[in-house]
Amino acid sequence: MLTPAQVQPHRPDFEVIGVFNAGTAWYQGEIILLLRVAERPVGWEGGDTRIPIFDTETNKLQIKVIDRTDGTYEFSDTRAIRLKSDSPGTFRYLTSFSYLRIARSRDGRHFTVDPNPFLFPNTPFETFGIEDPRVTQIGDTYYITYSAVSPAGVGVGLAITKDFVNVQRQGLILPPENKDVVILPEKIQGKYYILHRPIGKSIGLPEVWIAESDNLFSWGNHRLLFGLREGKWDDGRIGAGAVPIKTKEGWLELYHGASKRNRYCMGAILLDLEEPWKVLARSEHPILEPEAPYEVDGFFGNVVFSCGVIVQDDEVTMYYGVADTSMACATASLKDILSCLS
Ligand code: MAN
Repeated sequence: MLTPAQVQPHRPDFEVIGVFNAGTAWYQGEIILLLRVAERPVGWEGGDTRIPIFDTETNKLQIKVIDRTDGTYEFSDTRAIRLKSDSPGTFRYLTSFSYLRIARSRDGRHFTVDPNPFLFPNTPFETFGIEDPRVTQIGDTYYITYSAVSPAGVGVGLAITKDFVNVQRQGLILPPENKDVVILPEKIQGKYYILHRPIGKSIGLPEVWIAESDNLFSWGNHRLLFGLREGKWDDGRIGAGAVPIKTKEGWLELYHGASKRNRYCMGAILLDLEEPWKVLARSEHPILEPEAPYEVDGFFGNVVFSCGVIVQDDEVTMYYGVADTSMACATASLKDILSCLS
């Protein structure tokens, strides 16, 4: 649906290398995609790796240059750079810089991308970028959760908008490392709920938790909600995807699951309507997996990753990032998704 070639960089000496993992919303008869746009400085193809980092002192992007023949660094993951002396799985820098940009559509298929960024990194917790937004509408307010990335780790930022023009940051609602946060769209027995995904560094796995709040800003009563399934497609890492969909049977959550070999699929899980910390059913197999060439090959291949859906009657339109490169969409009947859960 949207590829990097269709999006202008935010400044002429940069190039767009990814437009993916968009959050979704309905606003005044239009479908909004809140895109994650990833850019890097042009000239990256030479011998140097040029890393954009937001500098909060000058309020400008600074470019850090790393010589790719410098033996102290490792470049095997296209997404991030690590120091060889660091412990496995930890990174020092990202290879691109992400921010949020809006695309608008009347038919849900043809999108016009706004010329300017909507939410651009500018706090100490966002110096490496802003990623993977999810949008929850409550009344006339849209709550946007996103990954805020900096040398301090990946935390969860919250921003609010009423018109998709003006946006106000509300600070970090969860500290590093945490990501994949979705806010349920209504209070349940007087409380707001989020699904979130902390990562334990000494003990613990990347699994999905639920927490509650009176005010959307302070979250407590954290509980482990659902975990990895050894030997299955979601045995590596899992995280909430779209904002949960309210159905008669329960809250339907479309989540991503990656295998230990980093193949990202989408699955579904059903939570109790009144007690959302209770899992009622889960898809045995993925509801979407990377198969099409644009899902298999790209900046980081074998990835389908959804941060938002649009539901009209029984039809779910899932918008999703492919291979950390472009945006695609797929439709399914709500009934069919619910019927494959057990
Ligand atoms: C990360 C996510 C996404 C990304 C996938 C695949 O865990 O946060 O940003 O799409 O990995 O690279």
